[in-house]
Amino acid sequence: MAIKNTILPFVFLFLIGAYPQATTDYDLWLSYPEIEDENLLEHYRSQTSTIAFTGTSATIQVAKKELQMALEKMLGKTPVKMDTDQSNAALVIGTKHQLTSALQGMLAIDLKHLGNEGFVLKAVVHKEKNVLVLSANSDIGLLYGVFRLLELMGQHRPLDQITLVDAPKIDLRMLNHWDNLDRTVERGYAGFSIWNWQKLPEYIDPRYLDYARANASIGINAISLTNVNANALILTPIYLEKVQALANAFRPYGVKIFLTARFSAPLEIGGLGTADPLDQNVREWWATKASEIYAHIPDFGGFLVKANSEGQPGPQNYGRNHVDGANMLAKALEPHGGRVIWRAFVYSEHDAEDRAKQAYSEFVPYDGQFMDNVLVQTKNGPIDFQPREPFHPMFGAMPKTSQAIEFQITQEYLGFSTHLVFLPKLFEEVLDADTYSKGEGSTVAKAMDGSLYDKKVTGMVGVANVGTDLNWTGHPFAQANWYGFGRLAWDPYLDAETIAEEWLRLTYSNEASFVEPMKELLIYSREAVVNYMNPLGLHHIFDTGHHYGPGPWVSELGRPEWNPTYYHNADEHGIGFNRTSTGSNAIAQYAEPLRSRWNDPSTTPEKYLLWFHHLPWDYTLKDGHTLWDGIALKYQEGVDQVADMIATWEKMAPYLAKERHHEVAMLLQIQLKEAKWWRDACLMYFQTFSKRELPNGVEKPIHTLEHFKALKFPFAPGIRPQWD
Ligand code: GCW
Repeated sequence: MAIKNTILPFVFLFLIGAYPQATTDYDLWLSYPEIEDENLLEHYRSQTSTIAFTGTSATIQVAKKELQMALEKMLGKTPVKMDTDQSNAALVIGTKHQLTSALQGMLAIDLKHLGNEGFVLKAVVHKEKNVLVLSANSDIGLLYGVFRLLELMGQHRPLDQITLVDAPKIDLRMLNHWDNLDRTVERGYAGFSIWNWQKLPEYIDPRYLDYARANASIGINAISLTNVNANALILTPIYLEKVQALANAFRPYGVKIFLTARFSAPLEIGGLGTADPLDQNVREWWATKASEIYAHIPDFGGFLVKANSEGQPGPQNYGRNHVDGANMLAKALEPHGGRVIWRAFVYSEHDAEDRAKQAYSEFVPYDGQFMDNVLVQTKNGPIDFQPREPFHPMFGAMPKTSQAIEFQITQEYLGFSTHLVFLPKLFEEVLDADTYSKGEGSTVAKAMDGSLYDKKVTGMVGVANVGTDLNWTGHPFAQANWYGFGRLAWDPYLDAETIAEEWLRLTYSNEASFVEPMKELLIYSREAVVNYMNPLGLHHIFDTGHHYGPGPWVSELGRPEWNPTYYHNADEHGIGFNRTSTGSNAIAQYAEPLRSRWNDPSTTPEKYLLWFHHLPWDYTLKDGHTLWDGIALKYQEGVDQVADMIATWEKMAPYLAKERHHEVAMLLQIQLKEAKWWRDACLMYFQTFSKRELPNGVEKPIHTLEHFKALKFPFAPGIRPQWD
């Protein structure tokens, strides 16, 4: 008996208490674990001992519910009560006009600069008492403020001295879903589409609300529901009533809905004989369609369009141009306040021009011709979401056009959802890049947020990485990319380290011995993937179609620019794409001094070397290595970095529930295997041209090149399983 009594609690502790409390990956960064530090607990309890929260709108109800739930979980308080009596409250929450005149006075200057979506969170002394005030000019500003307050608490930050005045720097902070109506997701690696069209409109999956909460918590205020490779059916009444139900569900969270508009919809669902944007019937059809949509969804965001790109129909099918197409739709939406987001991801098999140049060549001459409610959406780099690209030359080059920058959060070219890659590091690199379009300091971030040129509307877009997987994003760490995208869309000047720390603290643990090494890991994880996939400016050497793994040898595809050989140009003389003045002259699309700098390999940053230059195998790199040795050593470095990630992760076991730790450990092993695959396959293939030995320090491959070439992937996401 005595023995039992001593062992049982121990066993119980071991089972329940030995690991941190159970939060699940589904909770994202919003799990609000209980705070154990007594001092902090005391501080937060007194700061929230009495809460005055004014307002009754749907948005305010959502904010109240979140605050209540989070405080109960973090502070162990039940129930959290709120009223509207500001005279005696420790925490006062209300929009400007709901504050007492004394508090209003104290916050007046801050409130002036907040716009419609910003908030101020300030510790003040009122009637000799410390009061924490959260205010905004609108209910949505308050919701954002509540989330930020909870995030600060979740990161164990003190509140007693706080003055946080924050407003988004970008108007449209948007996710693009590439979800098909059959619920498959183009380039989706996290299961199927979360939109259950069959059960809508009656059934509102609770997941929709959690999705909207997550977006609101990081300031995302718009989503397009469907793939840019569009299906016109989404614009028919049977789908519109479903879209309306989603819009209603998302409205309290400040998330607006956009739809992808298939340019040929008038033919496919409208019974017209043409989709020519200058045809009167076509124009009327779209105007009527817009009115119909707005009757369902009064705050509908507008249309997102991929036209005359990769087989999608567009105005060029009728001898018209992008301006004709975009403005025709913009005209239809204008009376309702809607917008057209027109993608600039265009390249043509009929154009022998370097693919990296085509979008700029086609769009820049149209600067100033698009209507005010059109945004031109341009991918971060001139090719296609590669692990690393120089910034797209269209940024800073269209001063009279509203532009949105498009990042890919889903990891099409970054190891799908099996590789741990922290993308805010990539996003930051692009946003910080200097375009020099208005002299030094003309960063992409400034070109995007309207501070460089006055823009009617600004936008930052991420291709979503969420799906039906229990953890939303396939890889638990891919949640950090969703989180980080939202944070950067709100403030493109945030740095990746800050974002990494926030996310780690909110998602896993506040322990410094967890946060510090893991922050370092997140930051170098991006360089690791560049190293083991596409070092020194190599790009687009992925295997055909599915882009799973390396395929530098692929050369037989119909369109030249679909073949990796087009991009690396390896031959016995060397490797790389000559985009200088002696080659495709793509560098001419960049402003000086970049143009001259990148025209010369010795002044080109080595991370872009083979993007801009075709160089001999014995070209000498800055560290003295030959190009061949340098490439090989970079591939090896990438593999070593993944091994380091595994070693770090092993040490993190005490901070996480066992299953959560194990899940990532398994994925890291796949990442290591695939990093080696990349290294060996690419090096053996390039070796057939370089005819050189691998340098010391690079592991010898254990398979032959033929082995790698013969691999088949019927299971690769996004393709129909078949053997050939
Ligand atoms: O990266 C490519 C993808 C396509 C995608 C296209 C685009 C939606 O391979 O799957 O199609 O870009 O951005 O339009």
